Amino acid sequence: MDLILSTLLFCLHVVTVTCMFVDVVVDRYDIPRVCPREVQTEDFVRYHFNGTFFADGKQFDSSHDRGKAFISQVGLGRLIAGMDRGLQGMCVNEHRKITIPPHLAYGSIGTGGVIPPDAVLVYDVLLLDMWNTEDKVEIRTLGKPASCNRTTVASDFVRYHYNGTLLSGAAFDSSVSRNATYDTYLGQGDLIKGMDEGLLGMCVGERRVIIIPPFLAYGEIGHGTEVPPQATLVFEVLLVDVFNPKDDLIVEVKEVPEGCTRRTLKGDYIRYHYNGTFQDGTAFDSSHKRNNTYNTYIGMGYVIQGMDRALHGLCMREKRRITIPPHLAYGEEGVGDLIPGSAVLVFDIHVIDFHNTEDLVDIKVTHKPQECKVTSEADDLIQYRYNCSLMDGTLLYSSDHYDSPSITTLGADKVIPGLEEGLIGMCVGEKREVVVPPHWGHGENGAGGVPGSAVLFFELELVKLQKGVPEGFMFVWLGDAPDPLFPVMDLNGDKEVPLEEFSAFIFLQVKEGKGRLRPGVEVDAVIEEMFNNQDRNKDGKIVEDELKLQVDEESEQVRRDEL
Ligand SMILES: [Ca+2]
Ligand SMILES: [Ca+2]
Repeated sequence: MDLILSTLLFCLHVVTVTCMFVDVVVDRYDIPRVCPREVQTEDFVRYHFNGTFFADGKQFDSSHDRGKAFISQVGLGRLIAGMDRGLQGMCVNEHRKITIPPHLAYGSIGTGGVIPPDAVLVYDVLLLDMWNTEDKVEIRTLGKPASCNRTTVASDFVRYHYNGTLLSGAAFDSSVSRNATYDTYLGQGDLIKGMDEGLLGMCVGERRVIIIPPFLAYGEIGHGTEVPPQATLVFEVLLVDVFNPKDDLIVEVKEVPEGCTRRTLKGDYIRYHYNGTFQDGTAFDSSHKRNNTYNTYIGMGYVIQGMDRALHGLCMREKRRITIPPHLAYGEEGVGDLIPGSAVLVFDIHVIDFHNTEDLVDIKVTHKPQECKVTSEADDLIQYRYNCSLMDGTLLYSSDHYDSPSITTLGADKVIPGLEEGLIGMCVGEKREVVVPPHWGHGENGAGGVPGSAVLFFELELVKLQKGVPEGFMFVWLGDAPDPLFPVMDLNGDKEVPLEEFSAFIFLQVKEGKGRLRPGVEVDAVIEEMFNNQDRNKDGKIVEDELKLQVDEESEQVRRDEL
């Protein structure tokens, strides 16, 4: 080129205006660093130019002045021969100076009074766009998520972000700057053809550059003030969301605990944790963050339709991923700033527990001693070991946290009814696992560390069992009481029974298995109180008449109402 240029200058120096040049002279004085494509014959081009005469530098034409880039096709004689040649190999955004001798321009005749005969023309050209009728939509994938369950197909509804630029890099539109995705159906002609095509086969989270030739974009008309006629469009696209109106729920079971015997049914009350995200992974809500389970009835329309269905057939502690299309979630409206319209929601749920108000206490015997004749019942004083957990395994309480196992009297309303139920009918050494629904436990409000409506899981072991006496009694006969009682009680037959004799009598009954004292109490004090009760006149001894009075009043059992 340098050689040609010096030839030209030399020639000019010698002959000035009428010198005949051999060829077009091209000065590529500004070439962009990246040039993916160069102009070839048959390419269409859109460019700006200033045309000046070489001789005096005067301007004869300018696309800038017209306010409109020039559009033509290269190499087919639609341009003056010098331009057909001079534009070859040009890059978009390149500036060139193309100097054209008259025999490759308007020759010795010139044109229309604008170009005089034998004029050497200088075109300063900035190439804005190029395309070819053979061009197709070009897709360059910039990034793809590792996992991709589905890719877009025609009739899908997609939500995506885009930055739209012309081939020159000039931005014409951006969803990002509007801070709202572009939402549309694919393959229904709602989009320009090239976009309808370029968005196919895409994963959520995938980023693409889609380059669309003008005839698959806005063509000869252009679009608004931003997209000129015959503009190639470059979209950088990020797919945010996709679903199809025909989509149903997708339920993926991630984890099912072993030994799941009961699964959720309509009408159950369920407590679960969830993380809610959009398909691109953006979180929108989480029960974990609130540190509270989400609680609801199943199948009663209290939650979005998709979730209501997805909550059926779950086990406690099960983990599922549930993907809900918008028509089964918040629809085209969305929810305020939280959920955009037409959003697909992905919930990772972890079931903590569920119950039905008809549920009973579920008792599973995990160990039964071979010798098991005596079992626990109401009024018995028992010692037991326990662990109390939530159904997800969170340990709430344990007797191991204390020095000795727990002690309670069954039937005395000392523990929650479900635990009471679980402790009945056990023999010493027996172990059980007991599931207690909330209406047998701490109810809707919970208590202490127990959340409201929580199902509780107990591991129980009966350590010690002392048969009891009914509520309100300190001593009971195990068979028929002696009748008459007084002669039997008066061990030495002197017609009166002092405390020592009374005490000896009671102990004798217990020893011989004829009677039972209330377990877990201070025996001597109890006997003394029993004695005082019988000793009506408080003279330190019971006589036959005093006892008769008592027997008439209270049947054969010795009653201690105040205890
Ligand atoms: Ca006596
Ligand atoms: Ca007396």
